[in-house]
Amino acid sequence: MESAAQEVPYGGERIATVMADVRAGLLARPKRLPPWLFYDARGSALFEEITRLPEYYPTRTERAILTDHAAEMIDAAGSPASLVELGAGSATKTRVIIAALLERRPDATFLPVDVSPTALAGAARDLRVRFPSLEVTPVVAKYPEELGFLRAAPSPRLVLFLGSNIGNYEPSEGSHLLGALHGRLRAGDALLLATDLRKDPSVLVPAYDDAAGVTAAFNKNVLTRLNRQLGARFDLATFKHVARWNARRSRIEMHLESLTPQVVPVPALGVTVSLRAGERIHTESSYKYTFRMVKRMLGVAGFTWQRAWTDPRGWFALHLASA
Ligand code: AVI
Repeated sequence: MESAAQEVPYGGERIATVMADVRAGLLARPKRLPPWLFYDARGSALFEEITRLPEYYPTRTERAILTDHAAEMIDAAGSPASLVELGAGSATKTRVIIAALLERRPDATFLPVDVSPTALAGAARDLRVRFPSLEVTPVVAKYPEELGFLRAAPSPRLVLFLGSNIGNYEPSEGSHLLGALHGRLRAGDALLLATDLRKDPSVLVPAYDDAAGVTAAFNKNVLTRLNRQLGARFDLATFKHVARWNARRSRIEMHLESLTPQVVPVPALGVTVSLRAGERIHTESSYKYTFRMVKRMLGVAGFTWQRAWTDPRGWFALHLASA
């Protein structure tokens, strides 16, 4: 089973960061909260539950593509000397790629990168037992700010950015991240980027608004976090989970909609937040890409799209791009 830590794009934040981002978001028009706030302990457990929901296809689809094509991916990437995984967490889904690489390069190095030292320590322990010949070098770092460690990764390198985590970045932030990454790579290096693909809203919306209400609990949990960390007094019963497809921006949006006019104190910030009935707080965007969008995004960052692997329904893709 995959851990939530492997899936999430953010984490390891300090209270000052929480306060600054919540203040900016709740005072903005329209109101918003950054998606990294979802991933406290309960939010991470709820996300793990989401990945097993019948409606939430991305995780199991990605896993199937990796299982079916890992060897081809490694060959197409030129059997790299090192594998770098951004947001590796427990690196569970990476095992299949590591196994394929070791068949070709028994001396390969794996650098799992994450903001969580605990998740990395667990991943390193597990991988050293499973793959005794693998050199594992865990890296605690934030990206794009702290990519300097790449200098020490043996070339050629293959960087993995899995889980369709890129989809939770605004396009400008995503381009910035990929551009910063490209700036640290050399000719011969490559990137394997996972993206969820644009599809019918009848598939997309239930994936973010499941019948069992797990995604609704995941979304509302952000208010529980603000109550706990900032002494806020959000009453969860007065908010509704909303998942909507924004076709113009090619993204699923999650919002929390106030069911009533209300004023919510947030003592740690010294503010009260007023909400009208029907007013929404935008908590997450999950971009759904066409191949054209992916090629453009990679091209702007300096990468050259090489090829992609997808599932039979064409719902999810892993793209290989050269640096
Ligand atoms: C982590 N990320 C890729 C998930 C997604 O699908 O955008 C987060 C998520 N939000 C609601 N369900 C899953």
